[in-house]
Order: sequence, then C-alpha cells, then structure tokens
Amino acid sequence: KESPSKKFQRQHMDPENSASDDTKYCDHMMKARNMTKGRCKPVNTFIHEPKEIVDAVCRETNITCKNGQSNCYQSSQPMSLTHCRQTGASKYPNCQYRGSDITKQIIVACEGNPYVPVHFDAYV
Ligand code: PAP
Repeated sequence: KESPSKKFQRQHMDPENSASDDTKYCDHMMKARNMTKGRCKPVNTFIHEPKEIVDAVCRETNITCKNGQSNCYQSSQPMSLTHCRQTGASKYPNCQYRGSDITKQIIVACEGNPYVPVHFDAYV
C-alpha cells in the first residue's frame, strides 16, 4: 500500500519542472499523478522545489491546520508552486484544470518517523 509520504510526493511534488506558462500542465499532471481516477480531484497544488527543502518544512514553525489538528508547519521561505483548479466545464472522466503559477510560503501537515509531509494544507 502507498505510504502517506509517498502519497504526498505523488500528489504534490514536482521538483523537475519550474512553474511554467503551459496551459496544459495541470490537465497533464493531474492525470499523470492519478488524481483523475474515480473523480476529478477539484484542487491540488504542485511544489517545484527539491524534496529536502520541502521535507525540512516539518522542522519550521508549528501552526494549527485547517482541520484543527496541531501537526502543521509553515515554510519561512516562499516556494515555487502551481495551483491547479478544476474548470466549470470539466466533466469526469475528462478532467480539465486551470493552473496558476505562484510563489508563496507553504503550510504542510507532517507525520511519522521520519517526520515528513503527508498533506498540503495551504499557501500564504
Ligand atoms: P492533500 O490533503 O495533501 O491534498 P489527501 O489525499 O487529502 O491529500 O491526503 C492527506 C492525508 O494526510 C490524509 O491521509 P490518507 O491519505 O491516509 O487519507 C490525511 O489523513 C492526512 N493528514 C495528516 N494530518 C493532517 C491534517 N492535519 N490535516 C489534513 N490531513 C492530514
């Protein structure tokens, strides 16, 4: 079974690409990373930074998550992100997205030993 940390890497990590103007990036990546199986995942953020940099966020400032849990951490440094949002016209199984390239601090939830990101909570 896929571990929570592998799931985070599949859904949120894309260090190879820098944020691009490619309008097809989200359509391609949401499908390639298996987020359009069974339903179209409505929103998802990809992080274009090295794994070590993102893992290290679990040792930064501890904050409360959106769901009230206390295992969230905010990066001090802004990171290169692509935020993908499903379009109004998108109809499963033809999931369609609009992408926004942004540079923002991230908030992730961390779990386990090693203590690593398992959920993308927000960007600020
Ligand atoms: P996403 O939230 O990163 O987009 P999602 O598929 O919802 O991805 O998975 C988040 C996982 O982080 C969930 O575990 P699961 O895959 O086993 O269902 C969720 O339980 C877990 N998680 C851990 N801490 C939190 C938290 N504070 N807030 C939300 N989810 C958390």
